[in-house]
This record gives sequence, C-alpha cells and structure tokens, in this order.
Amino acid sequence: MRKANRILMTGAAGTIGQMIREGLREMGHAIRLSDIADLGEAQGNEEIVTCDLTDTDALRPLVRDCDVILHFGGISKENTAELIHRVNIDALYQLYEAARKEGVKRILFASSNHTIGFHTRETRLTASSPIRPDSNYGVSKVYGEALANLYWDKYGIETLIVRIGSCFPKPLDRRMMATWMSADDMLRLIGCMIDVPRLGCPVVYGVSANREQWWDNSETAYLGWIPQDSSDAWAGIYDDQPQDLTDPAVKYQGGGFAKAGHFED
Ligand code: NAI
Ligand code: 15L
Repeated sequence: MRKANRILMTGAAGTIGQMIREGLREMGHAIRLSDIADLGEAQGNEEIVTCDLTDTDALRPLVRDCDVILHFGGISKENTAELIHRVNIDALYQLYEAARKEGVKRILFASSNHTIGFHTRETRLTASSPIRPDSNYGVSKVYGEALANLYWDKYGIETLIVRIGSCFPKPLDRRMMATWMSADDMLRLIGCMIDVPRLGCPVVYGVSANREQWWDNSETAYLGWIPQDSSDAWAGIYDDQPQDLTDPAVKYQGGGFAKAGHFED
C-alpha cells in the first residue's frame, strides 16, 4: 500500500466511522479522527480533533498536513432542508475550500444511493445513469458529487465519490439484502483509493458482492476494488417481509426515503 502521510476521517464517531476505525488504524497510516461527538481516547497512530464542520474557521487547521480526507461527517438521513443545507452543502463547500487552500490531494466523499433513489429496483444503474434523488438528503449528496467534480476539473483535487448502499454491521431489512456493504469491503475500497496512481473523480457504488445487484461498477474497474463479502450470510432471514410493489418503499431503490412526505409532513 502507498503511504499516505496523514489521513483525516470526519464523522469518525458515526456508524461507519466506528465500524472501520480499527481497520484503518491497522493499515498503519497516521490517522486524524474528527467528529462533533465523543471519540474516546486516541489509540496507536490516531490523533483526535473535536470539530463542528459548520465552524468554517476550524476547517483549515482540521485538514492541515493531511493528504487524504475520508469525509463521513454530516447529516446521514432525511431531515429539514435547513439543517441538511447547513451541514451537507454549506459546510461541505467550506471543507473543499479548506482542502484546496491546505493542499489536500485526495478525498473520499460519502455519497449515497439516495442520489438515485427514485429509480425502480428493476433498473440496473451504472455510474453514468441519470440522477434521481429521493429526498432533501439525496439532493445534498448530488450537490456534493457536483462540487467534487468542480474541484477536480478546476483545481485537480481527486475525489472518490462512493454512492454507499447500506453500510451497517448486517443488513437490517429485505431491501438491504441488495444494498448492504460490509466494513471490510469499505476498508478495501479505501485501500484502493489510496493506492491507485491516478484516481480522477469517479463514482463507485458502495455495495458488497450480494446475490441481488442493482448497480454495475464496471466503469471503475481500474480502481481494482473487488468486494469480498455478501449479504448471503443472512440469506432468508427477511423473506417474510411484505413485497407490495405499489408501496414506494418497495418499488424504488431508495426504499423508505422515496415515500411522499418522508420527513417534513
Ligand atoms: P452517522 O450519522 O452514523 O455518522 C455521521 C457522523 O457525522 C456522526 O458521528 C455525527 O456526530 C457527525 N456529524 C454530524 N453533524 C456534524 C457536524 N456539524 N460537525 C461534525 N460532525 C458532525 O452516519 P454513517 O451511517 O456513519 O454515515 C457516514 C456517511 O456516509 C454520511 O455522510 C452518510 O450520509 C453516508 N452514507 C452512509 C450510509 C450507511 O449505510 N451507513 C449509506 C449512504 C451514505
Ligand atoms: C443512507 O444514505 C443513510 O445514511 C443510511 O442511514 C441508510 O439509510 C442508507 O442510506 C440506506 O439507504 O440503507
């Protein structure tokens, strides 16, 4: 593995941050972990920086001396447009500005399947398929993807845009049998993102090698990422959940996010 001088992981106290923290430490890079929430004690090669991403003045010091950012911090579910815009749009812009000014070279942007959540489950998508966001949250991730492209084209900052499916210790419902991504597959993807000589600004769907697949990653084969895990380990456990195709939560890839009035009604 190529040696990154220092990796910053935002959102380190969240679900994904907690799942990959140990594995990241074992990769041997210097790691700066950051969140607004408590991260406990630093261990081994870790350093901890408590930071609110909406505090613009704190962002340059946060990213300073890092050559890679794994950006997992922010609002991870549907919420009011006001909150989503403040954290996932305004603060994201300021984070990219801080990265540009401090010379950060590579960013992993934790995008989401909710950028394409209004495609039906029968539709097979590639990185080039049209966006169809299913929520305020999904729209904020579309903004993030566009911003990443701008900073690549204009400033040469490379971003791996990962449209994560469902990254949890295990699938939590029948839909997640298709969308689930393991922590180890996420760590392998991070390894590929650090190692690949020329990253650019590709979109990859963050999903394990599940039996049911909606997303085709052939456009990003050059990353060398081959998911090893599968939701098959839990085969059958959700077979009794109803599959009513008139229910938007079943019909669309975004599941419950695609229901009318999901948050603000
Ligand atoms: P999470 O909600 O568990 O973690 C997000 C973290 O961001 C939290 O620890 C929270 O304290 C932190 N955060 C929120 N606002 C902040 C602020 N103003 N300043 C600093 N930190 C702040 O989310 P999770 O599941 O770990 O997801 C991580 C990222 O991946 C998110 O951007 C999410 O949108 C994205 N994602 C996650 C998926 C999943 O299945 N877990 C699926 C698709 C995308
Ligand atoms: C996401 O984008 C969310 O962050 C996560 O909590 C799950 O809801 C996931 O998508 C999903 O679609 O399962």
